[in-house]
Amino acid sequence: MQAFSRPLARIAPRNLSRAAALSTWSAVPAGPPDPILGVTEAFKADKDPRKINLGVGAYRDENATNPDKEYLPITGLPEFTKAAVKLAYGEDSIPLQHNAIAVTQSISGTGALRIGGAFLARFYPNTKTIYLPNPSWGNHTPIFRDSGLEVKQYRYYDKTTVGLDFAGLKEDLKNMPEQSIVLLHACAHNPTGVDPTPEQWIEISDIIQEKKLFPFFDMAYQGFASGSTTHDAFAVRHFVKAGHQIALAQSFAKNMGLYGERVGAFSLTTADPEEKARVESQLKIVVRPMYSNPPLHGARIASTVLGNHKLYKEWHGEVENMANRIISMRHRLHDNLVAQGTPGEWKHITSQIGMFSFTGLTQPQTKVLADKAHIYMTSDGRISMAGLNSHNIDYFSESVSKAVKGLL
Ligand code: PLA
Repeated sequence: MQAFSRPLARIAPRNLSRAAALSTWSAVPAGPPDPILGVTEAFKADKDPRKINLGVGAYRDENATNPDKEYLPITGLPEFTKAAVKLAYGEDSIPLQHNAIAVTQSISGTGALRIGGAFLARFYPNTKTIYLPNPSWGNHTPIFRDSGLEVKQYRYYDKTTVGLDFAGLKEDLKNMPEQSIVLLHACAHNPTGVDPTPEQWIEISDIIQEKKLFPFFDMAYQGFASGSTTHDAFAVRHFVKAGHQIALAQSFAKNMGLYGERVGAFSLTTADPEEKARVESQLKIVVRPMYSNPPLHGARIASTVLGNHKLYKEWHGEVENMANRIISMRHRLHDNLVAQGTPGEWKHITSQIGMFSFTGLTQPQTKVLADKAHIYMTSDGRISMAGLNSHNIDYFSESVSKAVKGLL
């Protein structure tokens, strides 16, 4: 880590401009400021005490109230986006230290993916094909298709081992046309709960580099896989260290329990602050006609927690507790299924990580569980482990065992 904490001044300007020439985003033009919200930006930047903002239509009485509920900037609450980027990339990340990460707040993880898809469809200078792991979160395909990208798949999950099809994954990466976009689940892969090991991530990073593919990380569960936000950011941080330019979608739904507040961020690493400014100007032009500017309340909560040492520690402890509770439910479920003599191999319940378990239950079994036992899960056999607790785990295990034995 130490090696990457070099201050900006020590990086030779020559290297920065070389990076800019090689950058994926070197041809993105600076966009004009928004005719209305751009006025607020100019107002905020003005330091004169006599300043008055008559640009945006926001009612004010004789005395300004604080904190207000006025519109956020198009790219969101700056304290929040700063904290979000730090959480994902790590404090000592080179592009972060160089002020070279373009970022916008988003409508949670989904919105981040959608902004990313739209930005890539407009500005990615190469083939507009994005490869998703098979399987992936069900909403990935429509998000990217509706963004204007072509969606294809790469091998990921091996049914026979109930694990990662690493050989298939590598072969598919090697066979992709150069410069294709690859979607990677940063941690706690949904729906399988199967992640590459750190060593496998390093290999994946090498192949992606060789093939000049563009990695787009979806990090919807930072902290949920291992209980450590640092550990779960391994892949993202390794790729950045290895010199990749990346796109990143972050969600604070799960790790902060802010589901309905819709708190997220989309970021891109760029070559330097000048390129970052150009890219951000274009992110604004993507966002403004979609939803104008993001919701305020959840971002305020997240930035308060992330920006305060005591609250941060307390929150991180809670993330750890959530991850550990899920892990303990995995053990209880596994032990119950085995104790009840349930046919089949159930080790994957404990080896998978994150929010979900891909149980291996068949579609008819999931149907009979809903119809006869009132137990609901997606038809691919995915269960949210977090929905299990000490009150319902025994009923659930018995019902699954009966369903597998054909006794329900
Ligand atoms: N990316 C992945 C991999 C996800 O699993 C989810 C949510 C998101 C992004 C988006 O979450 P957000 O917009 O709420 O931040 N997946 C959930 C919920 C938890 C859903 O489908 O919307 C799921 O049950 O799969």
